[in-house]
Amino acid sequence: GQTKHWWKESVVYQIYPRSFQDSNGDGIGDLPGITSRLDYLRDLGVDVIWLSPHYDSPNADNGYDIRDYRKVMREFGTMQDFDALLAGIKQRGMRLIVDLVANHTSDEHVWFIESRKSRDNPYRDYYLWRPGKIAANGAELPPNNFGSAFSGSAWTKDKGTGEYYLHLFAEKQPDLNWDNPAVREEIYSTMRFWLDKGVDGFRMDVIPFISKDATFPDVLPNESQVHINANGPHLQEYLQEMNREVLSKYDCMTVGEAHGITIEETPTLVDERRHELNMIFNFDAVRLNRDGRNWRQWKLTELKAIYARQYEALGVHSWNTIFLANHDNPRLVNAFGDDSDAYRVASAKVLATMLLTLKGTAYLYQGDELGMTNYRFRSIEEYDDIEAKNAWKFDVLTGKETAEHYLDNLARVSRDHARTPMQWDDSPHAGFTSPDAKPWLAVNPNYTTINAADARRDQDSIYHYMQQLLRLRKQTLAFVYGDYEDLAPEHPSLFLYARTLGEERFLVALNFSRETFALPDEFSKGQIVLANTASISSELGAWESRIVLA
Ligand code: ISL
Ligand code: CA
Repeated sequence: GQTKHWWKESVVYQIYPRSFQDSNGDGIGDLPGITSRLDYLRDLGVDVIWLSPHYDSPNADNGYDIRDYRKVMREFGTMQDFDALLAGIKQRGMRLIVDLVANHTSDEHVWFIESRKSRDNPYRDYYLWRPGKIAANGAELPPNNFGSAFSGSAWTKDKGTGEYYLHLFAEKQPDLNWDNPAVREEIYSTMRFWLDKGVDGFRMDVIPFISKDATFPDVLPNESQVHINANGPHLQEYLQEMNREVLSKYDCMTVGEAHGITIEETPTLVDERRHELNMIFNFDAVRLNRDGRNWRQWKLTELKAIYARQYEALGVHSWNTIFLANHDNPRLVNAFGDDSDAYRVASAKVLATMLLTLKGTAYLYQGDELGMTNYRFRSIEEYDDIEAKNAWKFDVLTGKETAEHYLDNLARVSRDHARTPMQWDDSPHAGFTSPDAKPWLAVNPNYTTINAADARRDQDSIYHYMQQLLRLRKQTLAFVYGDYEDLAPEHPSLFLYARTLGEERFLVALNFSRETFALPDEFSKGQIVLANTASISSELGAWESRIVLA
C-alpha cells in the first residue's frame, strides 16, 4: 500500500515575492509584505508556502540567478525579515519551502568571478568551460550546438581565457559543474543552512539538468535537447547522494521542477524506494496549450489522458503533483478556463475543484484564488521577462518572425502574466504598493473588480469556494490516497471521475464548456458535498462543478 506523509496531504501555495506585497513603497514586493499577509493565507487554508527565490541576485531572471545563496535579496529585506516570516508561518501552523536553484548561479556569484579569471583558478572547475570547435573552414564554433532556453547558443566565449562556458539559460546564469565534488558539497551545505533555520524543504529548479555528459555531443535533428539535458549520466547518483547527505536527516519535502522528464520516466526520480526526491513537476499538463513556444488549442480529452497516464505510471511507490499554473505560465483561468465575464468565476471554480480532488499534492499559484487574469501588455517594452525580451532580439529584430505574430502569441503565453502584482483591494495599484509608488510591473486595471478584499466580502467568490474545497480535502483522505478512475475519458467536455478509499467513494463532475449535459445516474443518487451552483439537477450546466458522495 501507500505510505502516509504530511506532504502528500498538503496543499502548497506559491508566492512570487516580487509581486505579492510591497511594504516600503519602492514598488517591489518584499518579505515583510508577505508576513503582513499571512492571516490571509491561513484563512484560505493552505498548508505549505513555496517561496520563489529570495536570495541575493542581480535579477537577470528575477532571482533565478543567485549571487549569494545565504543572503536575502536586498530589495526583499534582511535575514531578520526572513526569520520573522518563517516564525509567522510556523505560528499559524503552516510550513515553508524555499527555491533551490542549484543548476546554475549568477555570473556575479563569487565562484564565477573567480572561475573566469584564469584556467588554473581553484574555482575554474566549478563551472563548465570548454574550448571552441574549429569548423572545416577554420571558423571557430561553440563546443556543441546546445541552445539556451532564452535564445541563442548555450555557450558564451569569455574574453579573458578564450574558452566558452555553458549556460542552459541566460548568459548571466552559468551552469555549475556537478561532477566536481566540491560543488556538490557547497550546495549540500547551503541546503543544511536553510533547513537548520527551520524551512521544511525545497522546490528544486530544473534539477534534472544538473548532470551533463562531459563530452557534450551535438543534439541530433531527431533528438530533444531538454530530454537530453534532463537525463544526464550521474543524475540518480547525485540525487541519492543529496538525499543521504542532507534530506534524509530532516523531516522535509522536496519537489523537483522536471522539464524534460516524461511521465513514464518520473519514477526514476521519485520512487520512494530509491531515496531521491518526493515528487516532481511534470510539464505535460501545464504545457498542453503549447507547441514549442506557440499557443495551441488544447482538448479536454488530452488533459484527461495525461492525468490517467500519470496515475498509471506512478503507481503506489511514486507521488504526483497537480498544478496548471506557476510563475512561468499565463493565468490559470485564461489558459485552461473561460475568461469571459460570464464564465470567469464559474470556470475558475471548476479548475479549483479539479486541482484539489485529483491524486497528487496540489500547487496553487498566487492570485488564482481570485481568478486573476492575463494583462493586456501593449508593447515589448512593457514586458519584463528575459525570455520574451531575448526572443524578440533573436527572432523579431533579425526578421525571422514578424512583430505582429510574435506579440499576438506572447499575449497568450507570456510568463509576465503570472507576475503582475497581487490584487488586494480597489485602492490605487490594487493595494500592492503605496499610492505614489511605481509598481515594478503593470497592475492589471481589472483590480477594481477582481481583488482580495471584494472576494473576502462575497460569499460566492472563488476565494470562498476554494476555502471550502481546502477544508473538504483536509477532512477527506479519499482525495489524497484514494484510487482514481476516469468515468468518461472520451467525453469532449465533461470530466467525470471517482476517488475511492475503502468504503468511501466520491464522484466529481466538471463541465469544461458552455453547454449542458446529462449526468450518469450514479451522480443523482449520491449526496452533494460541494457545487459551484445553487440549482442542482440531473444535468450539468455551463462550467458547473459538483462533488458527490456516492
Ligand atoms: O518557462 C519556460 C519557458 O517558457 C521553461 O522552459 C522554464 O525555463 C523551465 O521550466 C525552467 O524554469 C525554471 O528555471 C529557469 C527560470 O527562468 C524559471 O523561472 C524557473 O521556473 C531558470 O532558472
Ligand atoms: Ca518593497
